[in-house]
Amino acid sequence: MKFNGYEAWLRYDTVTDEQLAEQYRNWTNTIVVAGNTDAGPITSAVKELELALPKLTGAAPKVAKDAQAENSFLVLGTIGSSAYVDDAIIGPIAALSHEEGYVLKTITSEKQSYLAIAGASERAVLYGVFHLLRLMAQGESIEQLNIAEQPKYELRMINHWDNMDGSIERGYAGRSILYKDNELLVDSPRIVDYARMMASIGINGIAINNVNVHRAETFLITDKLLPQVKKFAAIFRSYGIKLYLSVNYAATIELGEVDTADPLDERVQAWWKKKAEEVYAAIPDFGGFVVKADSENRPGPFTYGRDHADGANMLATALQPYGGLVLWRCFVYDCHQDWRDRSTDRARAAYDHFKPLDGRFMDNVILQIKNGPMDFQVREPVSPLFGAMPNTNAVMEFQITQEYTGQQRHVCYLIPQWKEVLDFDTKVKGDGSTVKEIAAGNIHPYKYSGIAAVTNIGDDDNWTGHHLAQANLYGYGRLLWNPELSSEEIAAEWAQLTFSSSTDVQQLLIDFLMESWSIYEKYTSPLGVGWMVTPHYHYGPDIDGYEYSKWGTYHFADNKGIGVNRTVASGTGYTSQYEPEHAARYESLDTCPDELLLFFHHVPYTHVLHSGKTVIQHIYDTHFEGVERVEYWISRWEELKDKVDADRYEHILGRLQMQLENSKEWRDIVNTYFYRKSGIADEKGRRIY
Ligand code: GCV
Repeated sequence: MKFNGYEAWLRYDTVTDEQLAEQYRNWTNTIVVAGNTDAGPITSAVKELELALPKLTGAAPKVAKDAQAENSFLVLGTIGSSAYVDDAIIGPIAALSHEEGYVLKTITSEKQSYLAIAGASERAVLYGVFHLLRLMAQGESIEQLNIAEQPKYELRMINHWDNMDGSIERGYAGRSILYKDNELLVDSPRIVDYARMMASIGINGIAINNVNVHRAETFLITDKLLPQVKKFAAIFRSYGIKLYLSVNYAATIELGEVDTADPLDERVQAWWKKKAEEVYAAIPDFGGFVVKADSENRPGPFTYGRDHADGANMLATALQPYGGLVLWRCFVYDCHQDWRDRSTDRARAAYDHFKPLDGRFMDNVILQIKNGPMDFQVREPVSPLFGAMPNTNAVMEFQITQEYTGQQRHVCYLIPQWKEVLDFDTKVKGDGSTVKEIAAGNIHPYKYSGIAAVTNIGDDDNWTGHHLAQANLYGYGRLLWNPELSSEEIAAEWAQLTFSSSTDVQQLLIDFLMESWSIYEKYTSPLGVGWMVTPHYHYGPDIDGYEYSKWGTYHFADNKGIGVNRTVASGTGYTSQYEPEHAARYESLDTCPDELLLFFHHVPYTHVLHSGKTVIQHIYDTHFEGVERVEYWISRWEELKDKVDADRYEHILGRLQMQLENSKEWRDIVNTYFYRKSGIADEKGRRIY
């Protein structure tokens, strides 16, 4: 058997405990499907059971319309589809008031016993089936189930940065699974497997193309390509997923149909209305448009002296009759900055541009805000824009693809980072105004809310390049379903589903994943200052790579100190974008957290951190430690040689060795740079060049 990682967490290894296997067979030998389903998600749910159960239990299930002759069986259905289903939801009805809520319940009577998977919608039933299969793959008893679940977030979105030529912007796992040579790969069996994977973790929206929409992708909304897009939409629909497209703000011009993209020009408005009509004629449940405008040289309303509300509302007006959404990205900043100008601060840009527009956006516009004010660095404060616009729908944007966090060559489990963001209490409406609750629409009266993220998959056999990077994709979906799950619980689930053979292997993976973000942070850029990466590629170290550039990404290191002064007192004033309690905490050197010190302050190398170390000694220590920890985990992994299949063992070992080599580069270049700048020796006398 080949363990190439293709099946990811949907491997469904044989249950070796015969008693448990018998129990599973008992409840699942007959599947009763209540109501009509055609090609909807319940049909996919049945297929999933037919695929998984023989692997888990050795027995193929029988699918029936009725269960009169059976003693025990599994029933799937939506509310009202059968008495079995309705009886099962009598107690936990609350979960089913949510469109995606489901109940798993075993009902035992003298006459007949059954396990019901009851959902408020077909999609919910599919989620319930994946839940049941997860329990079985984890070896849990299903004898007395009484589970009611519903997702925390309404929009649980994946963004692809795939281009039609097959390349992927910031992709580290091969080429696109969606496109090749400017064609859509609609017949690729991989698309169905991808939809299965995404549905299994509760994803309900996928934007299939890069937010940088180039010429070829501009045609996705035209007759030329819509019939193909429609085929993708049909596959996704059968797994409960809506399809979204990124659009070129200046499509009118790019397609040569109107000579302007001015949002207030009636010809532009009419063009987009017609476009929306065509898109919805092809795909009636089309999700909407994702838009990157006036950002990194992409066109936008600024060209016409209009603002982002004008631009977004023009598109929203076109989509509104069909219930379509506009996900308008807030990653708007000056990417032609003069590095000599210390007063312009990229971190301020999103808030400065968007906050004054609160209340002007239509209610089918959702602002999509990156988790930090810069760009998915290993450490950033939470974006102050999130929650600052009570009258404008918002979703948080995370990055699963590891652009700045090791590019899937280094292990960096990002769930702890995202949890820190979600748990951040913005204070926008007093205590308890956490990002977690804002994104759930519980703090401001949002009509739409949720979370989006840039995916990390490609056409590598194992989808994510590094086997362990699958944990980020899996964890992203699980976290969006239930942000109360701990990072460790998510890692444990993933490890068990993906490496079911040995508990030693699972425990090591959990421990390693849990430490990996901190290890990566240790040997890369220190104390929240960010960047220091090779320009454009964003992989290995280049301390001054972005220092004299136009991108607004500086560390300002000289012979005395380092860091960006973002205080109100003497810097860019960025701290004032936070609620007073945070603004004060970040403003003062006494209270600014160590891990963000250089994000907010320029300090001498001899500045003493709360940890008791000087900044320079912290830099040296963490960089040595980071590499040592990689060495440690390699030696631990080597202990597992006989416990992991050879395919994955070797593959992971190879990546770890690459990580080690690269972490040494980081260590030596960073340490040497700061030793040469500061002239201060390492207290421990270690080798610095
Ligand atoms: C899709 C960063 C990345 C770009 C990306 C951009 C964005 O700048 O490096 O590749 O473009 O973010 O989020 O739009």
